[in-house]
Amino acid sequence: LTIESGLRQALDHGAFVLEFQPQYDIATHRLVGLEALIRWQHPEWGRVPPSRFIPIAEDSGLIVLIGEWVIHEACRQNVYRQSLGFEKVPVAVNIASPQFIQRFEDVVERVLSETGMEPQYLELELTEGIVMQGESSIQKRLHKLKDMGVKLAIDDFGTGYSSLSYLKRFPIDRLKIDQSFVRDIIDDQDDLAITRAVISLGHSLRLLVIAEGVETEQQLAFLREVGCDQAQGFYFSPPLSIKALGDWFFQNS
Ligand code: G
Ligand code: G
Ligand code: MN
Ligand code: NA
Repeated sequence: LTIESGLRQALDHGAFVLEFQPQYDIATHRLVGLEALIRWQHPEWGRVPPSRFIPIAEDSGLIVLIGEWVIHEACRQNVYRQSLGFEKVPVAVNIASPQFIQRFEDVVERVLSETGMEPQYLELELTEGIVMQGESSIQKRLHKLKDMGVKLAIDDFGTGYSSLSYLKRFPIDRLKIDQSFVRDIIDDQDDLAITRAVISLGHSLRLLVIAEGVETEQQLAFLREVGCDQAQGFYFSPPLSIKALGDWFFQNS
């Protein structure tokens, strides 16, 4: 209950901020995207990690308002970056299952028009939990989002339900290989096998595949060897504040 009321106050008082983690093309080393990650700075508790408050936001329904703030802020910051002349890349936003309510498409449409963001620069990271529920209506709604021009990704791919048939019917652009498979890719034959299989499956379905949680040069070399398209992780950069992100690009270009 305390975290829940804290979340309400945080929404009212602007206590949330976003950080952005860069994503790279493995072959060309070009920036291909940014993942927006929410941060909460509480006046007394300090920094509260999303793993602590997102589940509570989901249970209380506050995730709908918080999620709306996240999409709006991510679009606003991306438009701002583009206006400063930084390369135009999509910003990816995490969408929790309870946030994917009936009027979600309207929220996305409204935010795009309010921020002036071109739809192809917004990507929605869906969980396998979202795509597995209520098959046909979800299919219709994902196609509606796709028709609006936004990109769709499956986050933490391989950790959720195992039916893969949705990949055929849903207009997905990108699979994100969960970091639990990437972590031991060097030593664990099973993790390497799963990673190879996801890449092969993704490519057969003409999807891009990105590996999450890449921390070392060696992991990156393995991923390059097995044909993974893109990577994200501490090896390249941790999630950065919008200011640090600007400084970082200034120093590395
Ligand atoms: O950035 P960090 O590793 O602390 O994030 C922890 C978890 O919180 C991740 O699973 C991430 O997907 C989730 N998370 C971060 N930001 C958001 C957000 O804006 N919305 C939702 N639904 N989840 C988020
Ligand atoms: O579930 P999701 O993929 O949205 O979560 C992303 C989370 O992973 C964020 O909390 C982010 O801080 C974290 N993260 C990003 N890069 C790395 C990494 O290289 N290693 C680890 N352990 N975590 C990472
Ligand atoms: Mn994510
Ligand atoms: Na993930």
